Formats: sequence, structure tokens, C-alpha cells
Amino acid sequence: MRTDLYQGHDYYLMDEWLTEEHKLIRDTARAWIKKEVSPIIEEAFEQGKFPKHLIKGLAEIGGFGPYIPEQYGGAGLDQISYGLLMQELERCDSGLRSTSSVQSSLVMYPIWKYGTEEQRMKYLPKLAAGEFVGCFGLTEPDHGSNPGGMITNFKDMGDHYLLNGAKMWISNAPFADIAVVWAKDETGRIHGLVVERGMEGFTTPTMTGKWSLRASDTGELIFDNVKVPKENLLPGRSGLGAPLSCLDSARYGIAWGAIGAALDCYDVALRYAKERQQFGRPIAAFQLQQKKLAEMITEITKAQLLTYRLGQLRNDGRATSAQISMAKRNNVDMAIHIAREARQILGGMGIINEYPIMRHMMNLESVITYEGTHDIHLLITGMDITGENAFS
Ligand code: TGC
Ligand code: FAD
Repeated sequence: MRTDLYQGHDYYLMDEWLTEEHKLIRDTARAWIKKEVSPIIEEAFEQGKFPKHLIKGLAEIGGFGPYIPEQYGGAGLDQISYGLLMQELERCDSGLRSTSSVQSSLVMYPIWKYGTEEQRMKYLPKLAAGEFVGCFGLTEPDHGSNPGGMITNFKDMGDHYLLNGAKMWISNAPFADIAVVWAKDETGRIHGLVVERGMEGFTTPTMTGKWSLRASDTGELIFDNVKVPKENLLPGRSGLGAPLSCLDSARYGIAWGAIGAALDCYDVALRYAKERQQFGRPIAAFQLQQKKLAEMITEITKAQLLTYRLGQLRNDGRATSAQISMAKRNNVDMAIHIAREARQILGGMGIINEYPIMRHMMNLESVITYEGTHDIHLLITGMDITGENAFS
């Protein structure tokens, strides 16, 4: 097992923009990861299982609902803190960040924003403490990029709703206690419903065979005449904009997270290049290797600046969905490219699990697809700047 020697890289002295609280949150997460997660993450990835014993620690470092108000059990932090946490988690593994961002932005966020006070008090403190794990059901077998076409639906039966349909590719589904599920009512309007494990007709089969995001459990949500109590409907917002607004928050977290994966690849490659000798010199002395490393830190630094600014805009409530799309798309693409270059710097050692690079590279293939694919985010930018909708 390799010792986790990671240290942050801050080429443009951005730490000077961080508060003491920001640094404390980041450094606490980093220390917890080095002690508790780095020693076991390769094994978890190989086994294809999320290490559930980490949930308590994730809750303790503020990984569940970092920006949810303290009165609901959240940490009440700002958006930069949230971003820094996601960066540290994905520096370790995208699946670890997924667990945190799904719980925070796709489960706690809609309950906080669109739930009743009773729903908030019932679910949020338990989710924040890691006593409950949640998942988010939007994607269906035949509706991925186009969630508005979903067929999962519910009927008003007087004293309850009757839910039918299926969701696919759902992170944390196999062990989640609750699911925030998006379904159409009899008029075709989309609503969010909280479905609880144990409700009759609700099952969560595990999806197997993934070569990516293996340290995260993915599953289906099957609803076969599930009776959902009326008080489980999130009344605050309906329409496709409701789930999409949750995605804004999660995509923002991914923009930071992807920088973390890129930083880890760069960190490993830089250290390796300085140590590895060929032709009687460290390979870091060869211009071609320096080009790779110099371009990596340049791209990481550009992404850090873009994302920090986006965090400021989110703190002010001024970030647009299109700005978030640009950062998600740019940063994940940047991270995949860096993972590929880093793997080359390590030569044959780049494919061995003694180093994290192949794991990051494989994980990022999911990250570039979920929460809106690379191409969908390009089309969102295209629509924003031209005013023309190229989706359909
Ligand atoms: P369109 O007609 O453009 O919009 C419908 C309504 O939604 C509003 N809207 C938004 N609201 C809030 N935030 C956003 N980002 C929004 N984008 C659009 C829009 O204003 C409109 O409102 P209204 O009041 O006029 O009705 O919708 P469309 O059907 O044309 O689709 C647009 C498109 C393609 C951009 C959207 O469907 C999309 O983003 N598709 C990608 C799907 C996606 O990202 N799925 C993610 C599933 S969850 C997941 O992957 C979790 S992975 C978790 C992990 O493990 O980390
Ligand atoms: P499709 O929509 O079928 O797209 C296939 C290809 O066609 C893509 O390249 C896409 O860019 C392209 N395409 C589609 N439409 C257009 C267009 N109009 N113009 C140009 N190109 C287009 N979903 C959830 O709801 N909850 C989760 O927790 C969740 N977790 C996930 C975890 C993992 C590991 C993965 C891989 C996915 C997860 N997803 C989740 C689903 C994810 O959001 C979808 O996979 C994603 O939105 C893409 O949908 P799709 O796979 O059906 O691809």
C-alpha cells in the first residue's frame, strides 16, 4: 500500500483568498482522508463497493450538507467551503465525492428548498449526521440527457399517491434509506417525492459490471404500485426546473471535485518524474516531460481561478446555470486529460494500483457523463450565448 504523500498545489497563491475557516475545513478533510480513506480506497475500488463505515467520518468532516443551515443539522458553510470539501474528497476518489454530493445537493438540498418544515425536521438532521443515506432518482432507462421525457408517474388515490416506474444509474440506491424521486402527476407535471426503504413495491437492485466509479454503489429504483403518503410530496416547486436546480448545486461541486482528481494525478506524476531515473537523469529533466507537467499545472491553475470565481458568484446568489455548466465541463475534461498525461509520465507504473492514476482516469469517465454529459453542457453554453436551443 502506497503512503498518501499528497500536498496541495497553489501556483497562483489562491490560499491568500481563503479564510481561516476555509483552510480549516480543507485541512481537516485532507487529514481524515489520509488517515481513514487512502489506505483502503484501492481495495474498495477493486471490490466494487462503497466502504459504508466511512459514512460517520464523512458526516463529521461536514461532508453531508455543508451549506445547509445549522438548524437542520448542516454545517452552515459558504459555497467556497463546500467546493474545497468536494475538491479534497475527489482528490481521493470520485466515488467518495459522489456520496457526499448526492447526499448534500441532490437529497438534502431539495428537501431544504422545496420541502415543508416537517419534512426538513424529519429528514435533514438524520441525513446530516449520516444516520440516513439518500439517493436521487431522475434518470430512467430511456431518458438520460432528456429527463423531461420521463415516464415514472404517480396517481392521486385520495389518501395517498400510487407511484409506478423505474429509475436507472442511481448512486447510493442499493443501500439508501430514502430516495428523492422525480415523477409526473396525472397532468404530466414533474414533482419530487420522498420514497422510503420498506415501502411495499419499492426495490433497489444493484447495477454491476462498472469499470468506473467502482467505490460507489449504483443501482436502479423500481416502483411497482408503491403507496406514497401524501405528506411525502415536496410541495415547494414543480416542473423540470426543480430537479435541474438541484443539479446546479451538484454540478458546482463536481467542478471543484474534478480539480481534486487532477491535482492528485499531477502531484503523483511530479514526484515520480523527479525520482525516476532514465538515461542517467531524472525524467523530470527531459523537456517532453516538463511540457506535460507545465501544461498540467497551467490547466489546473486556470480551473482553480474559474471555479473560485464561480464560488464567489454562488455566494452572492448570482451564478447562472450556464456558468456552472461551463465550469463542470471544462474542469472534468481538464482532469481526464491530466490523468492520461500523468499515466504516461509513470510509464508502466501508471497502470498499477500502487498509484491512483488509472482509478482517477476510469472514475472521470463517469464524471464526464453524469450530471449532464460533456456535450449537453456544451449545448447549454451554446444556447446561452446564441439564444438558439440545439437540443431538439
Ligand atoms: P428546458 O425546457 O430547457 O427547461 C425546463 C425548465 O427547467 C428550467 N431549467 C433550469 N432550472 C434550474 N436550473 C437549471 N440548470 C435549469 N435548466 C433549465 C428551464 O428554465 C425551464 O423552466 P420553465 O419554468 O420554463 O419550465 O428543458 P429541456 O427538456 O430542453 O432540457 C434541458 C437540458 C438538456 C439542459 C436538461 O434536461 C439537462 O440538463 N439534461 C441533463 C440531464 C442530467 O444532468 N441528468 C443528471 C441526473 S442526476 C446525476 O447524474 C447524478 S450523478 C451523482 C453523483 O454520483 O455524483
Ligand atoms: P444518453 O442521454 O443516452 O446520451 C448518449 C450520448 O448522446 C451522450 O454522448 C450524449 O451527450 C449524447 N446526446 C444526448 N442528447 C443529445 C443532444 N440533444 N445533442 C447532442 N448529443 C446528445 N442519474 C440520476 O438520476 N441519479 C444518480 O444518482 C445518477 N448517478 C449516476 C452514476 C453513474 C456512475 C453514472 C454513469 C450515471 C449516473 N446517473 C445518475 C445518470 C447520468 O446522469 C446519465 O448517465 C447522464 O445524464 C446521461 O444519460 P444517458 O447515460 O442515458 O446517455
